[in-house]
Amino acid sequence: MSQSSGQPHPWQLNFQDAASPVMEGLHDMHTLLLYVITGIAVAVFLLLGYIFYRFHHHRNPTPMTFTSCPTLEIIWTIVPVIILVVIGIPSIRLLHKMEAPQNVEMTIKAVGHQWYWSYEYPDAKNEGQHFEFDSYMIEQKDLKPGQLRLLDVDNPMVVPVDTVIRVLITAVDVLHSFAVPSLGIKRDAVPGRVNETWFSIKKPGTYYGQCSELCGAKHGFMPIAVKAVSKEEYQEWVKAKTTVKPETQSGAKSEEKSNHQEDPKKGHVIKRHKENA
Ligand SMILES: [Cu+2]
Repeated sequence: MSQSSGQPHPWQLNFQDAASPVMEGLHDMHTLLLYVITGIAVAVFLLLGYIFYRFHHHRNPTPMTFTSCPTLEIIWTIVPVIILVVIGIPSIRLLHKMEAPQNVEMTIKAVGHQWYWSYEYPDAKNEGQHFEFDSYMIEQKDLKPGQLRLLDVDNPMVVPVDTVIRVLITAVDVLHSFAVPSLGIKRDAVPGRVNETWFSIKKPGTYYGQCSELCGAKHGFMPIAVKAVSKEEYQEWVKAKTTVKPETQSGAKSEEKSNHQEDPKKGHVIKRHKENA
């Protein structure tokens, strides 16, 4: 596909391009199943056609009267079992891959709210600081050229490429669902409970998703944008995020923290007020 991969396209057929190992696995699973069901459908139609022809009352005026055929019964039991095993083994392997991330390198917490997401970075490693921010959809009237209606947000979840990222998912009010099709992710965000998933992105870019559990009036207006950047850019971004909180300033780093570029906390408060007004 010519356009960028992490978003839906007009007249799109099939899935969005896979951007994570899990989604690659899902594509393979889908392809395998497509071969299997096509094979079954073709076999059944051929068999039906043969039966219609061969046992038409002109060609077969006296029907056979037997009521059982052990050989045939064994075949029609064994063949489906083989098909189920062929489907089941890769399916369970994929499920395991989805549930059990290997070598997690960092963790991000995604929290669903009515009606926006907030992201917490509990282990911004080199700064040793925790930070969080809200992520709101950009209203249609505020869209800049190139931004996607109902998908782009003010503060995307920024992640480094080639990194195994665990996402902890929860909600503060009602059920939401954290879903990003190109990453093969869909996990319910349940108040009082933490769900887990993971992804790792090879290609820098923005990967879009939407809340996928009906959560109230603005359910359709709390998209998810995951922006994958190079590891260096990610470190820069973390630095910018973590150098703005005055209460976390320590003596050793105060000189680099004195240049406050922006105050995410402030934006946070204003946003919340706007939301409540
Ligand atoms: Cu929601």
